[in-house]
Amino acid sequence: MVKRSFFSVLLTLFFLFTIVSCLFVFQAPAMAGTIDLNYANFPPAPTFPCVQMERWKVEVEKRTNGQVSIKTFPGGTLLGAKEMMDGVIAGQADIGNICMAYQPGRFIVTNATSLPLGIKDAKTGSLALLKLYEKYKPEAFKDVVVLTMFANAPGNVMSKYPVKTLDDIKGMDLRASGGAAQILKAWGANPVGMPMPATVEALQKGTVKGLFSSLEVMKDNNFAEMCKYVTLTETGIYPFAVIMNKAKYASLPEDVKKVFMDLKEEQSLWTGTYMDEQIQKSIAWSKETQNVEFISLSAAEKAKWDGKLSFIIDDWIKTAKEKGLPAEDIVKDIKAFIQ
Ligand code: 3IO
Repeated sequence: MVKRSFFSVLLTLFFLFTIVSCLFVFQAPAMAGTIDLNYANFPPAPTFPCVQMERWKVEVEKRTNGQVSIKTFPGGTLLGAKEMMDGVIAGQADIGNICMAYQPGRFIVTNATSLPLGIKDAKTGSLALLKLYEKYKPEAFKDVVVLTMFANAPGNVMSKYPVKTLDDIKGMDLRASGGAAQILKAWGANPVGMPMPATVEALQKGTVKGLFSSLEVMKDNNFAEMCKYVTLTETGIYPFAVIMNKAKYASLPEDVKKVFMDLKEEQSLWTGTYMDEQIQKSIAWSKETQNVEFISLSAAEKAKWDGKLSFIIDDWIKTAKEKGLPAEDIVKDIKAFIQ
């Protein structure tokens, strides 16, 4: 009797030891390696920059087996559109999404993609932008690590009043930033610069009569409620970058860095493809449920509109050259990348 209970105690201890060891073995990697990262974004959650952010978060958490955990902050809750770049450099957020058009003078090389060069969709624009960045590694990004880049689809005029001719657009207050604003100005409109999130209120108050951007915002931002007319111009993209604090990136284990870098081009392609699909859905929804009129310019009118834009590229080359940049090569490369 005494002997038997001695053995059962030993056996119990042995089992307990085994179970506890197992717990440690299985938990140790996760416990030792949990890396928490904050990711700031400026527009509201349903918009494409935030949808791509959530996709990236899911992929990173999956591919690092939960070693990395990403906390996302849409809607400017951590950093707003214009404080994003410096906020990430300063470490207020580990990761952030910037729209380069909001600081045109700061991102000269990558903003060349917003010139009217004939980019046909977001997928083409996104990959060309990333290739351009990889080739030139512009100074503007020396204090951050680029995790991906992407672009929206070519711009169209969304307005409260129909725009069918250059006379119609003359002097019209339309919201646009960076390269897109240059295009609007060349057509004779009055571009009003502001980040996308401010546009909702500007349209409601009537400060602007419309905007110039990609058409997914008709649905995602519900602009179709206020802008009942779309003029199909199909030119000018807005380039975006997802950037990470340099010191924070350097502190990551090599296998995590590899996951991030392996995702760079894939994420660009994913986002461009997603955007192009959203555009089609938004157009159908605007026509079918919102009674939006889509205006195509006649061939003769289109030639007039295009003719107004030719000087923009020459002007950009001249200015960029003065800043010591290989401007002609940059334009030539973009044209090659979008073929
Ligand atoms: C954009 C920015 C934030 C949310 C949705 C968006 N769709 C297109 C853009 C491009 C842009 O930044 C702009 O200002 O038109």
